[in-house]
Amino acid sequence: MADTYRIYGSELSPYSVKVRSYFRYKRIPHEWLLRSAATEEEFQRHAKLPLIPLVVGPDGDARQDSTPIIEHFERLHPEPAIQPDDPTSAFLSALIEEYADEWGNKPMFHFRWTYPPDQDSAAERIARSMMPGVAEDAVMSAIGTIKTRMVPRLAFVGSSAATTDVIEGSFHRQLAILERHLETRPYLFGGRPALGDFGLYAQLYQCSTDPTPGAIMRAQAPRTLAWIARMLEPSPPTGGFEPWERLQPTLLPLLRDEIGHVFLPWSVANARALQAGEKTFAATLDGHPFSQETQKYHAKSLAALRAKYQAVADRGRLDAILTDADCLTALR
Ligand SMILES: N[C@@H](CCC(=O)N[C@@H](CS)C(=O)NCC(=O)O)C(=O)O
Repeated sequence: MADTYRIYGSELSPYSVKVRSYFRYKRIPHEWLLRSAATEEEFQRHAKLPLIPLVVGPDGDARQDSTPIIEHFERLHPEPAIQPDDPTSAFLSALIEEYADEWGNKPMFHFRWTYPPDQDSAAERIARSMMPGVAEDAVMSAIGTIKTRMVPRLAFVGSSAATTDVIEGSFHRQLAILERHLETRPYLFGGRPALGDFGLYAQLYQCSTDPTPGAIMRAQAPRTLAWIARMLEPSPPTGGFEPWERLQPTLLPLLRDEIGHVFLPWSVANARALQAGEKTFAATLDGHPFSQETQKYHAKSLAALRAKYQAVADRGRLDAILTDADCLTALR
């Protein structure tokens, strides 16, 4: 169809399902294409980086990186808005999206590639989706190849025996906070999904499909699972965004205990190490030691977040909230 976009992705890629949910919510005509042998030629022709999602427009323009993709389409398709009109809430939603993309990916990647049942499950699903209809021995061999490629990547996200408690503690804390917050509302900011929902649901959806974190979620996080089900294909909005004052009692803990005490100290330490030319960095996150290889991309996205903070014209109320959440120093 003349106005149809093509999204190259995978059901096992959080950033791909994040963009797909956005297109579904906005009712933007699109085709969902698994990156596979059958689509590789077209993918290679359009992709600047070997990353999914890749969105190709009817006129052949190609976009990568989920946050700029969503920002671009938000300008073209402003309704229903995924950002509250109130600039303070809109920034907090962008902050949650950044946390989800950069830190929420750690529990997801850690559980998936650390524990053998999770490794087996994910590698098999990836192999079967990329190679539909091939002989069983070729699938088995691909499963081995995928595990050999993905497991060493745990080091890039900072997952190791020494950091397991911090990463898994963060996952449990997120779930406990979301269970309380989603008790009285369908989405993070009230009656309709915001940018923060798209980012955070996408990582936790992946966790829900993996054996180890999925079992934890089924035992402890029914409301989070129901929210994930809503976010997979969000319905047209029936309610509005809630004012911060109503969200604050149960959303401030996410901003403070996860973003202020864990994510931002980690992101600031990474950016400092990059600037100093250090290959690894160490930080104290919520009182626990954490170290990993320095990453360029995270520093770039912290700079983009700080620019969003600077772009809020009247920051009086926002600064008071960010102070309560122990986030302000990291954003200035
Ligand atoms: N910041 C990017 C991250 C995209 C990304 O990391 N994609 C992963 C899959 S979730 C990927 O394509 N990895 C390449 C590979 O596994 O070969 C975004 O938001 O789109």
